[in-house]
Amino acid sequence: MTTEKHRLVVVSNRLPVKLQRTATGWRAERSSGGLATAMSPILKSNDGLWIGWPGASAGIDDPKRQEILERWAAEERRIAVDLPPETAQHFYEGYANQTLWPLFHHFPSLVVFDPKGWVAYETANRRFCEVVVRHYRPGDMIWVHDYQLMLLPNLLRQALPDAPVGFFLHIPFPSSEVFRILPEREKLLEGLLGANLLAFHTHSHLRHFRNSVLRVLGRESRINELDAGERVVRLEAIPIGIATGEFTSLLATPEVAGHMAELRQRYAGQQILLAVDRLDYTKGIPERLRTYRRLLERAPKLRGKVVLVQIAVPSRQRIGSYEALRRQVNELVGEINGHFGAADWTPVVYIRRGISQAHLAALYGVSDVGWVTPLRDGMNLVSKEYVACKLDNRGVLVLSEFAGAAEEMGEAFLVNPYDEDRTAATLERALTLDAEERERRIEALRRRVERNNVFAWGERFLAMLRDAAAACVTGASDRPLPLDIPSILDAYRKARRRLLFLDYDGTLVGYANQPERATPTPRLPGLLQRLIENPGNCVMLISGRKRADLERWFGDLPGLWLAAEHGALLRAPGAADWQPLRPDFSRHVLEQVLPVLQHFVDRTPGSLIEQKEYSIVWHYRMSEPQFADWLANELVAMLEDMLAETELRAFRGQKIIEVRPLWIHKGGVVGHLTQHCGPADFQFGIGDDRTDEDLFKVLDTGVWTVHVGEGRSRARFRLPSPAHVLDLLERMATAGVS
Ligand code: GDG
Repeated sequence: MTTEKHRLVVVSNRLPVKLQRTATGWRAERSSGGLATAMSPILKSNDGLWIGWPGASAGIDDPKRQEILERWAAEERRIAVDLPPETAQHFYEGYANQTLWPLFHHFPSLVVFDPKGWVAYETANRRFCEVVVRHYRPGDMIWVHDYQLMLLPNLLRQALPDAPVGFFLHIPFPSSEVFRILPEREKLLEGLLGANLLAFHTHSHLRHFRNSVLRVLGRESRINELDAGERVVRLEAIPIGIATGEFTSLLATPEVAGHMAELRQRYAGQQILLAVDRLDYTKGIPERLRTYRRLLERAPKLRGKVVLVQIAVPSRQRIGSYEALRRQVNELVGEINGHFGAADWTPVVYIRRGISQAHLAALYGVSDVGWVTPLRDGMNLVSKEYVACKLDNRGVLVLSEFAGAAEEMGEAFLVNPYDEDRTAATLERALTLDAEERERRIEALRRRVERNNVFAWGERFLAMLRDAAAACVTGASDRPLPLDIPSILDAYRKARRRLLFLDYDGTLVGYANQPERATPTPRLPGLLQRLIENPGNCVMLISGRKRADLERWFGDLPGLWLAAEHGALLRAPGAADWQPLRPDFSRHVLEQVLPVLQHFVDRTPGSLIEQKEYSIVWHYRMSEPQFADWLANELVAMLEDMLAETELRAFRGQKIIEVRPLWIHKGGVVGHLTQHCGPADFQFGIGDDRTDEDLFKVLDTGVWTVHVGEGRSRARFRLPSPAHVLDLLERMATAGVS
């Protein structure tokens, strides 16, 4: 029953086996690789299914092929998604590998924009969806992999509204500046947002994604979640690991020991630099070769004493840019070997084909330097495999700072692969590093790679998916319930001491186009006065407004606590002066943001700047909504970067962006009031916008927190409008005096 409940459905573009036509029939070829290794045990223990494309579509109607696929489904629980050859080509070679791949790796000049590619991408994603839906059983968890299937989460959400769907992106998510080049940018983001959990290798990929969602869709997110209508999408960075045992167990075999001995003999007297890549322009192979040339130029003593073994597995060979790369690499290898080589020394040993896992492990084992310098890479497993094979701690990892792996492999020598001079200098250092430092670095790396292995990664992802899906079901917690007026009045009456926190704009009065027009209705001051007169009540008006506004409107209600600028300034009942929360704050830092906001006012007719003591606000309620919303997204994204190192942050309100210090928030006043008024048996906080969420957060869960208006909030209850709020306060004022 439990396995039924948590059956796992893995969906990836490729199945872990490829079916190929041969002269005599069909051949199934297993793919090694981390994903297949990781998923197999996880699938077994979760009684799971793997859904994916079985590879080339030639001979798709051959009954023999169908027979094999049916057997896979029945015996191996592998379900093939067949794609017509033309769709497969435009989807896989086209949109996935010639549009998304180069763009996501920051190579916009290599991006091909072909409408046929997009149509095929949509068709293929729909086809995957149909197959998943056909095999889905309630209770299953669906785990979708990678950039080929970015529309699938939302397609699944439409077809299976309650299914837990997780998505993992194996390649980097690009900067929003690059992402927004894509004509289909909105559709791809909407596609992803169908998931309950979206995970990336690193925090910087996650940050780029959040930025893109903000800039392209105008949706804000928190550090690890994003509201998508009625659902919450959980966002995580979960770096993939490797199955270290796969390699270390090989190292112990006589076959690999034999290969290692042979390699040591062949390269006796030479230090081995090892590079292993798919032959892909993201992997920085020409840059590496040029760097190697520089190394031999600047350190002639190394000639004859080092060898670069470059394995380059052919990949995507029908795509022009890959063919161009192949030629470029051939030329460079020829040039270096021709220029520096000698009868008894070949500087570059270039192997342009895949080698067996046993040979690979042996090379990892014997090489002195692992040279892993992609120009951009989601993670890069080779760096981890190299480290895992260094059981004797004799090896140095030189790693590109543009690989996701760099974020967790601090003991490697991190280099910028475009900077060929400095990389060459680093290699020289790596080759002459003293044994103690070498061991210290590689051992720390190896232990981390062993610990954060691929199984830990899989478990983490699934635990988070379970969590995210459960939170979605119980997501009622962010949807306030309608306030039951008799119950709150009853609690109010019974209480002996009450604390009331009241927001102003949007709560006690509606919004006006210009902030100065949102003046209190004639009824309001009298109503507040009656609440204050009750000796059991402590009432605080807490607003984002300046102190002058509050003083003008409510200054002659002596029993009222006033908190201006979200609590940065407090005026106690009867006090003549306002107390600042932090007297040492200097506005100087705010002044620096002013020109940026002014620039936005220039670009946005109808918008204006309001300057307060502790903040600057850009108001755009009167501007053309679509344009102003778009610029507001731009502004927030820009300020996020600009202010990251300062105490200031940009906050969104109702048609405003406010820049103010991080430490000012409405929750800060709760302690103050409790201290002055003593413990209360009735606490009431009411407000309508994001700034009030800080108040709700600080108030205890058992108290009466009320959100005014529709939408999500952490308040427990809601009221529809300011008119309802005034009615409630009226009834409180007339409720029995305690
Ligand atoms: C994508 C992301 C992310 C290579 N040559 C041979 C061989 N390999 C194996 C390696 C390694 C794998 O291929 C390559 O993995 P990478 O991570 O380096 O790169 P991508 O293929 O681009 O993978 C990447 C990864 O997904 C996982 O999320 O890290 O950033 O681009 O396992 O060992 N294996 C054998 N012979 C070879 O000649 N047997």
